[in-house]
Amino acid sequence: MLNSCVEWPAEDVERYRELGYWIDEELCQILERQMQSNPSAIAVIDNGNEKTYRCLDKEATRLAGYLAKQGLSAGDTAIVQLPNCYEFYVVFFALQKLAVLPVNALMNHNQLELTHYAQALNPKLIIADAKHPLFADGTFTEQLKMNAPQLAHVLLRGQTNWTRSLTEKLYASASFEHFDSLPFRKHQADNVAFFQLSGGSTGTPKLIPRTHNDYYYSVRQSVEVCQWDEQTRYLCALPAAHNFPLSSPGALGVFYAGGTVICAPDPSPSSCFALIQKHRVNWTALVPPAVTLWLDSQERERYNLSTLAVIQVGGAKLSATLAARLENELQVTLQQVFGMAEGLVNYTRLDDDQWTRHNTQGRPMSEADQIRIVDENNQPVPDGEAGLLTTKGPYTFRGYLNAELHNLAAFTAEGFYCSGDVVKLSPCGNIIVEGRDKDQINKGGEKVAAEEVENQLLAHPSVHDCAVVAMPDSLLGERICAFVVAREHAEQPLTKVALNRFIRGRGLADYKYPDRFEFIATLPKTKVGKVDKRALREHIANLLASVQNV
Ligand code: OOB
Repeated sequence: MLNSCVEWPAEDVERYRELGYWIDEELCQILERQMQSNPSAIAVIDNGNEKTYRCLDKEATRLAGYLAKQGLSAGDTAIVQLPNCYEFYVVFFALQKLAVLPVNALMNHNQLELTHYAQALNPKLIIADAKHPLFADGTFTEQLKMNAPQLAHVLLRGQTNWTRSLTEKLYASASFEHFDSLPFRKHQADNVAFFQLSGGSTGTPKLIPRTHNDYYYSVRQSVEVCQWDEQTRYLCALPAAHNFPLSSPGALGVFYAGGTVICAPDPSPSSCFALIQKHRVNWTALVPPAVTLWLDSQERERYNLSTLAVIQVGGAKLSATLAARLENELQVTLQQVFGMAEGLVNYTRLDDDQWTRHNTQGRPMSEADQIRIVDENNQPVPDGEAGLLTTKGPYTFRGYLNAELHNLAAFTAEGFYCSGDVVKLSPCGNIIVEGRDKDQINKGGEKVAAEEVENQLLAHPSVHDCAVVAMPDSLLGERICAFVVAREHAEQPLTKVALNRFIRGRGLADYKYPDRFEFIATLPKTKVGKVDKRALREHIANLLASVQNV
């Protein structure tokens, strides 16, 4: 498993250590620091319950002890699928203490995604939520064992009558007291700590190995840029597992700085406003559609949101208009965050001028980030012109897990990661995201690989061919449009209802379903015989515009 992760070249490793980017500490030391300095500060508030750093550390240790007793040890892997809650962080640190490597799936990931992670990792452990339909009984985990023969332990958060309850492991103090003092060994900090999920542009989602050294640096540097300290009260409203609310600076940044994470179930105004008022939240992170919902919400008047000092926005492009509205109407400072689970994170700085805050997506957080904006032949484009963003640095990964062929295309010969983003630099050197050159739809921050959806549609017996593209949407920025060519002499005529039902039955995450189907006779092709997706995008955009203009 670990052998198949691409390592950093030795000369880079040496330099990153020398320059203090890599400090050879593990992620669980983030928690240990606070245990030394301020253990009774509140680390997490979830559903009104305040949990101190001492409590978080104790319960993580206890769970790690329990798992060790079950036979889990360093280098084993796990799938974790939890909502935004205190237990997410307990599990995160428990696994870090044991050096068990999790992939943190999103709550809206379904059968196909989890099966794929099981195939990729052969995990020994699953920790999930009893409320998720896949875990209502043991059927799905039995199925998973076919892909993950090592899978032996399932822990569920919440009421469950078919398997062990995670909560029991955390709170049944009498029987687990003796684990509290279990000594955990130190592990190598240049080992993989966990796997991040790639937004993807291929048929199957790719896993991104993140090491202790690289991820810890990205957290520390993010905290530095954002100037967080123990006064930081951060509302975690985006999915906790996502790189943005986990490490940019996110919850790990809060723990590093000694502040407090307040868990929100989702970014809707009805979930967030009351929490902001009650817990005097001063920072949060949103995706652009949530900004629109916040600004247009009638509920704004009912709550005192005046403690909010900074709202970070990222995951998808924020329009300058929305940026200005956000600062004016909510009386906050906007920080744009342009990041990727693969590594590189760009921030506008808190003291940037207004134009920069509203019109750019920031600049790399580290002086060690290397950026090259190139054309399709990997040649630098002239200053100020748009090109493909490639990058390399102390916290940008060097290869997807088990994806040798794909990695050849995802990196330049010099080891720069090709992000697939089309960007240009502003005169003062900030990045402006202009578009994308990857086969992906960005649905308000949720990334969907076109090929993954196409593969599902092609499995339908009456589908001859298909192409999935982005179509414009006023709230989400983009939605998914599937162009479908029906098979001649198909037994039944293809309908949207039939395709929707079919794709639902396949176990793909809901947010990846096409929002619209267009039936056509043939797919347009480019000169070299590829499907002309640009033509399809233009076609659907024009169609939508003409309907709007009627
Ligand atoms: C974040 O990470 P991912 O891995 O879900 O998605 C990365 C991709 C980028 O390559 C870019 O295409 C897009 O999402 N993106 C943005 C953006 N932030 C991300 N496009 C335009 N403007 C932005 N501000 O989305 C992510 C990870 C860490 C921090 C923030 C976002």
